[in-house]
Amino acid sequence: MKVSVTLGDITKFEGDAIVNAANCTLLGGGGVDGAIHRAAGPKLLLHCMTLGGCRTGEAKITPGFKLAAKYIIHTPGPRYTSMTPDAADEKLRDCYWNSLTLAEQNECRTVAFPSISTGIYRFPLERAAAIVARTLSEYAQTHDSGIEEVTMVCFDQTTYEAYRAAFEKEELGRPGARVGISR
Ligand code: AR6
Repeated sequence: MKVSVTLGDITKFEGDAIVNAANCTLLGGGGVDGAIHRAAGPKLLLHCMTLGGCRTGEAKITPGFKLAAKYIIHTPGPRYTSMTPDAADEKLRDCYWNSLTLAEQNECRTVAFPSISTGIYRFPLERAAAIVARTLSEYAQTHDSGIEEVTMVCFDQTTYEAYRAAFEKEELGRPGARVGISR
């Protein structure tokens, strides 16, 4: 499994699945969730209305509708201030883990994530990036999945730098690691 960090708009991702930093209603919102609903078109909301919401840290999949990506995986991240920091860490890990599991079950080879919870939900950026680096590494070590590449699509330079630094610190690209960093 390769990981990469890019700057850009996740709605433009051309691959099998993008992940949406949703809320528990799955009925849209601001931030990346709003952008994804606008780009995918109104059929996405109609489909989401049939899903019965989603718990924090869990994930549900829909078609990508008007997006280039085949699927959208919706996962509500933790609101950092509404639980203990340890509980928030665990929920954030669950978001990535459960989204990757769902991607794998749907035979996705390329998956893009936004920086879940670090916007409106106020999860501290460096702390989130370290959790993501650890989770991707653990996932790759315990799964021989068909997922070939995971892309973190960052919307601003500060977010981009934080994920680059965290991935290097976790030595995701070291020789022999199950996770390589694409440059
Ligand atoms: N592409 C990639 N990243 C983006 C994009 C985009 N088009 N737009 C924003 N981001 P946020 P959260 C970045 O607030 O913190 C919604 O209302 C953004 O700069 O979208 O998980 C939901 O419905 C930030 O780095 O998600 C929930 O109620 C990151 O995406 C709530 O917000 C996440 O920011 C979820 O809050």
